[in-house]
Amino acid sequence: MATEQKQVLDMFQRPFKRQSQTTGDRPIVFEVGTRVADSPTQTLSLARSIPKGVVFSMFVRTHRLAAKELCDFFMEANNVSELSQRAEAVRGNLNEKLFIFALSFVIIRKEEMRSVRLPSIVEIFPSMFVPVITLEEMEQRAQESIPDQEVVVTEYGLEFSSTHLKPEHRVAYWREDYGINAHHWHWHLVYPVDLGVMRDRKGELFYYMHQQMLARYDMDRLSVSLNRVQKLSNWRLPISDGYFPKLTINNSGQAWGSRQDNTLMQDYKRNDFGLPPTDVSELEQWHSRIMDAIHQGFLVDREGKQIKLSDDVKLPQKRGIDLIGDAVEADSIISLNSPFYGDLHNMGHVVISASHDPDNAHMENLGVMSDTATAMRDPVFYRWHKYIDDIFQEYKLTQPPYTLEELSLSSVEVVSVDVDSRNKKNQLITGWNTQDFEASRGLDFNANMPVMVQLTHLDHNPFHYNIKLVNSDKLPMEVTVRIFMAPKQNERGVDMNLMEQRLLWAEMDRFTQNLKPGPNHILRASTSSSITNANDFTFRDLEQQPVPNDPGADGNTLFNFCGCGWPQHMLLPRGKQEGMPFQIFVMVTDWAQDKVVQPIRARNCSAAASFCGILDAQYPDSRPMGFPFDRLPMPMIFNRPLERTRDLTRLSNVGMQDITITFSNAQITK
Ligand code: CUO
Repeated sequence: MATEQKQVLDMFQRPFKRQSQTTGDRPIVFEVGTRVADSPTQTLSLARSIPKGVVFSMFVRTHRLAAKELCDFFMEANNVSELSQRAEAVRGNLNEKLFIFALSFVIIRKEEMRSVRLPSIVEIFPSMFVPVITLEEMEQRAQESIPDQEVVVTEYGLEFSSTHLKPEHRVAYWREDYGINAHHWHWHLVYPVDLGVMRDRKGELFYYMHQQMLARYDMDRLSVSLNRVQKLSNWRLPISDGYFPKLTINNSGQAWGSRQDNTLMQDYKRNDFGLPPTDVSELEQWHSRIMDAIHQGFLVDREGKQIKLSDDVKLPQKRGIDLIGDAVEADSIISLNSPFYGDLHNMGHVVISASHDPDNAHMENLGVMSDTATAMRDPVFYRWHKYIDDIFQEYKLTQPPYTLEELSLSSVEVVSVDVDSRNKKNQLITGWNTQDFEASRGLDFNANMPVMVQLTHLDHNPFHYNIKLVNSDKLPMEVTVRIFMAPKQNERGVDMNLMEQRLLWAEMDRFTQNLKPGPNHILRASTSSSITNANDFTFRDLEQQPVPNDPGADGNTLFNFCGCGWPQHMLLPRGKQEGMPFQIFVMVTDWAQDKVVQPIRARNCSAAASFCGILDAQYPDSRPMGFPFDRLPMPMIFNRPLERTRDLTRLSNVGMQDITITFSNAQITK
């Protein structure tokens, strides 16, 4: 491994223990172009205003400003070695999570840094994934281990932070999965708020990626006989489900705030984050202004000009959903009018995460909803995001249903769709598996051997799609193949019509395919999915990997950027032990219409393009995200819901297949 890579990797290790070894609090001189920043202690005043060891939250506006300041400081580095020097000079004085966020941000943003790969956030901050009691057990076992023992491994799971006494605990395996939480952290790193990142269709992807997470959560809820998640719409009623994270914020055992069952959202009046007081009614006002805009068909920009909302635009003009995504999330730089439409989604996270101590009277920390690496553990995350998604769905209702012309491709006929796994047709198996992480990379266990944690997670037997189709054209044809999956039955065990199923369709894969004239046969592996990332690199993986000569080589780019993809082990919902019916939906569309003209240097990043886009390029599909399920079905389908299967498969370019997912409750072997 190259020295530079090693230096940077080293800065990701044990973030809480690190002190500035070279400078302490001494000023350090940096020459940056013509500007001379004579002291990071002066220049990084916002970043330094966040104390070490406390919550750092990108949902908090003052913390975003601090992150911007530090990211800008790192972005001025011209190469990896200068970045190392800058980071080394300031890290001892900064909040550890802010430091890791900014360092990671710069590594994925700067072309000169692409020889550096990011290690998994699980190993950088194990205390955000493993409860303190398990960390203590790990330390104890490390102390008691025999001197020449090479490694100590401690298991964590299956119960996670729950007892199964409450219904919501049944999906703890999903909410507390290390992979989905790492995905969420990485996604928000790639698409951050208020850092001046102008990525293509950022607002629309905010809507789509979160909508898809909800669809997937609901599939697993139905798998364990829970109802689909209810949006958190009435803030005058208590939040029924509490959450007790049992995780620590720093290495001195400070706990995240926890929320009792039936806690009420209250006006935010804390003084520890430099935010102005925010009343719950202010959030309601922002919501109401955005709803007005949706129903009137336009947003009003900062000059008072009306900006029409429509998804039927010619790219790169922004779609309505993109503009609303920016306004709701909200990015104050990109939102058309953030003073008027506010900071709804971000402040919702903050108000909820402070609901147990809204005025800081008890000096309790914020809850896990305040951090993108931990928020998905809390049941209220999904209720909050369902509420946010409801805004986007309200907008989508205003858009005309797709026409037959937009949906069909008459020259292609999908003859059959199957999924095959280990010689079984249309029967998929899920179960448990484990992944080892070297927690001692992130935390000091006072041990001289690696201290590992073995995390239990859901997994499935690999499978592949087996699609037969006919191209009746005389010429070869480039097409997009879109694959979705949804549960077939609702909570009552009744087959759902398309209206009811619409928001449950989870994207499984999307890829381009060249069809020769006549019959074609596509075999596509589940591991190639366009929503999942390639791998989750541990420090050890990175140390053992050769560094490519080309710093921009695809391998690096893929992980740094596409590491934000969905974890492969969570591609399938759990299903039921007795087997649970799902449906696979395949739609083939014309690539000539779908394609986006990319800059020549566009990097290949097919590993997770559906959820993460492509680095240095535009989102690789011109259709609205979620097509064709983002809008209401055509009226003729809508009016005859019971015949939905026949109506949809009537389109020659669509194929559907009933499948069964059986949860084995046993170890998955790959
Ligand atoms: Cu990803 Cu609310 O945006 O958490």
